[in-house]
Amino acid sequence: MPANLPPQYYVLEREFKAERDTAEKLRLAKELLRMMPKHKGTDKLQAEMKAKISKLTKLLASGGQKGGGGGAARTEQPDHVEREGAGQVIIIGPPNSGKSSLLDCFTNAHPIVAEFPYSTREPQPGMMSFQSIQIQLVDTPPISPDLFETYLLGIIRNADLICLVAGLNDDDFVERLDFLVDKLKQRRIVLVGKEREVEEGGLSPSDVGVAYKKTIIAAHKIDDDSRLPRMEKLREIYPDFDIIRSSILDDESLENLQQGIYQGLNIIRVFTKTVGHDPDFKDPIILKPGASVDEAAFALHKDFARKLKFAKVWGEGKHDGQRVQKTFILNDGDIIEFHI
Ligand SMILES: Nc1nc2c(ncn2[C@@H]2O[C@H](COP(=O)(O)OP(=O)(O)OP(=O)(O)O)[C@@H](O)[C@H]2O)c(=O)[nH]1
Ligand SMILES: [Mg+2]
Repeated sequence: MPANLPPQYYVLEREFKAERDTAEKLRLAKELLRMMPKHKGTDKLQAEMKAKISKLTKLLASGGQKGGGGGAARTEQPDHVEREGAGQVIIIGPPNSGKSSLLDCFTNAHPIVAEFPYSTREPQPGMMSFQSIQIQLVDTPPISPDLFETYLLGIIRNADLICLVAGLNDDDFVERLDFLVDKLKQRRIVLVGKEREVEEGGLSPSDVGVAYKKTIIAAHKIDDDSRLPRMEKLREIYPDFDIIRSSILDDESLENLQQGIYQGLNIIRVFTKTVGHDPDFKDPIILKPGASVDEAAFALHKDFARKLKFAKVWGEGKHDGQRVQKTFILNDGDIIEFHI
């Protein structure tokens, strides 16, 4: 029986064969297995791919020697950063653009900040407090023609939001950003300004395996207005992106960037209260816009959602303590009292 593999399979297979990074090779192998039609004609192919996956998994666990025999052994592949808080934001950018400085300003982490480029060698997370929530920021090594840590691909794919830091003090900032954006595109990660909605009928074949990652751009190191023309240039080149002016010397700009990150995450906060008590403003439920009372209850516990009879809601555009049903749509900042 013929295997009848989709054309996209062969494209991906070529990339799989050429890939030298163990973690990325493993991811591609899993993707290939997923793409394989499951019938008698692909039984042998499936078994072979499963064997490759198993081999690559073992290789990765044992230190992830780079494939092809040419690369140096890596003792650890930091290709995953444990998610914490209301959202995970990966800070990426060209060398020396100010990524670590932003992590340093926004969190209690103490990254290496240096005048010279390539000072960050591995991903470093930190938690940023913003309006009653904690957002996880992850600083990363730079991406440039001289350095591209392929494990970043997994980290970027996994992110809720990308914050791309453009150092506008650098005369070559356009070329450096273009390089980074193209490099990721070659590896099937497309940075986008707006969350991409899948059109009716699902993904097109060329979309298979492509990650569209919502991104905001920090137009960084704008310490004074003299660099504003560079920011305008950035706007011309990346018209669909939210571009936020920032400088570590300007607190207001840093607050704007925090706000931009929060908005970029596209989440809402819903505060809970119990009958007869004040609302808990410390630990809101984090939901996607358009979420219902039922989904808020489910986020607390699935049994809770099952037992829920109705809720009372306080917030903009509502009567205080308005009684609502499970399907009621919540807004950012609403207070909810569940009745079971
Ligand atoms: N003038 C100015 N300098 C800044 C600003 N932000 C960072 N810097 C300086 O830029 C240099 C590089 O900052 P880092 O935060 O280490 O840059 P990075 O992007 O993490 O660099 P790599 O990890 O090497 O890629 C340091 O000397 C910082 O003090 C800013 O807003 N204005
Ligand atoms: Mg750094």
